[in-house]
Amino acid sequence: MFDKILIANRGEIALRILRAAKELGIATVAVHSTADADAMHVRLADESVCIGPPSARESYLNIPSIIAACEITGADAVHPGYGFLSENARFADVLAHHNIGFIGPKADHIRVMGDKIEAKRTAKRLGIPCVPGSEGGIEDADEAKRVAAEIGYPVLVKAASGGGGRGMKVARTEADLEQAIGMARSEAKAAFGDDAVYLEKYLEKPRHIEVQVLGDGHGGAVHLAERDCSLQRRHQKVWEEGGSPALNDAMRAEIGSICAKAMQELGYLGAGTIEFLYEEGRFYFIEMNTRIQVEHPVTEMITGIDLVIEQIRVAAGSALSVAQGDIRVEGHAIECRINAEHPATFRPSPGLITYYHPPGGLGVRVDSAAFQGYRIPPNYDSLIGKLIVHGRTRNECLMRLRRALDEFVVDGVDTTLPLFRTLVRNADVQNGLYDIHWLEGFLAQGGFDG
Ligand code: MV4
Repeated sequence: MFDKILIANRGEIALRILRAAKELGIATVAVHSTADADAMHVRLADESVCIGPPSARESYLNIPSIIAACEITGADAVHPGYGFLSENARFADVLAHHNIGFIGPKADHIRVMGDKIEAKRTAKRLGIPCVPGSEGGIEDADEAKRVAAEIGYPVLVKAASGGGGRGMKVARTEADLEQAIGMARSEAKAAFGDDAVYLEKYLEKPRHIEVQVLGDGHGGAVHLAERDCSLQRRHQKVWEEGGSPALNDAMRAEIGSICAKAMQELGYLGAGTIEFLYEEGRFYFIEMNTRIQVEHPVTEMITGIDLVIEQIRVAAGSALSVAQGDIRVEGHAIECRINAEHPATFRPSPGLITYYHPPGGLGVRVDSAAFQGYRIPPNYDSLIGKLIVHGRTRNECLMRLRRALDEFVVDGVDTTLPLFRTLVRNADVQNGLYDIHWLEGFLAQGGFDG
């Protein structure tokens, strides 16, 4: 097992990783930018190292500074959290070169899943159901027209390096296709420096359902059911829950076992998420994330398994502490992302938290690095914390969530709490009747006015 872990992240996920390390009796090193000198993750770690100025590029993304912090403190492994360097294959390679453990997947698997064309090719080979589309990338408009004629319109042009919805264009007829390809290519070139694109059948009203997996790197792998992340705005998830209101136990077991088998064959190491679009009873692979995700507590609450502890165990070469037969879904969990943003305009609202009172009680969990007197810096994402609520049934979970949201006080900055108080009382949300476009439609119709 590792003796000392360096946490190459900040905010609530840095605390989450600290807690796992402490439970395992592993010493911790925090790194921080000058903007985060007073942050909670710095206070709670055994040691801390300042790695640069506020800009993430010069601090949390600064590989030489992070390697230096490992050498200075004698850390023997790095946990990257989510975002920042978590899906940077070169970072994993550099750590290996310095004989420092990376608490994450094998570099080659990060690389494959970072290229959406390669990821889809791999998924297909492993027996994961995919969206009908081009075999690999498309070279020119003629090839695209042939593929589109085969799968039928509407089609979606996607960037191989895509992320956050960038480099994605719908073509509803053949007349739209050439322009859609041109726009997707130039957007992708500008954003990622790579203009490779591929083609898929466009699914009009899917849900976004993702399967959590864990692998030991030697062909042992399990799935931990799914999360439904359909409630999102501009590719930012807002509300995540598990299990999906759209699935029953048999469907869950079927897609889960397809994913676990695929990860066994791949020899996947660590935590991962296989993302699907789900429409009319069918799953379609879109991407795989090779990191711990923001919404991982949903899975922890319904399975009782500590995903970060499992990540650390397998990265150190230990076995997973659970077999598939030990994993059962108990009850239901919902996570709300509490952001320092205006609840109607979503404009970021950094600044001083003048009063902070998180909710408590049975089935209520708050993952946050905020406290009264904390000043949220303007340099990073606006996540203040996550409220995760568990209940024996979805209904019990909703009752508890309503109560916990009413108890939660954050003063001094705008937050998304008022939006959640509206959503938890909405009939469509209560009935689980939503797709990936529902929230944007609700907001456009003035469903929430702040
Ligand atoms: C799609 C799709 C419809 N059909 N693919 C958006 C970002 C990228 N991760 C995949 N995305 C989508 N791919 C096909 N073939 C619709 C989306 C999509 C979406 C997916 C998940 C969550 C939110 C979304 C919002 C808009 C579009």
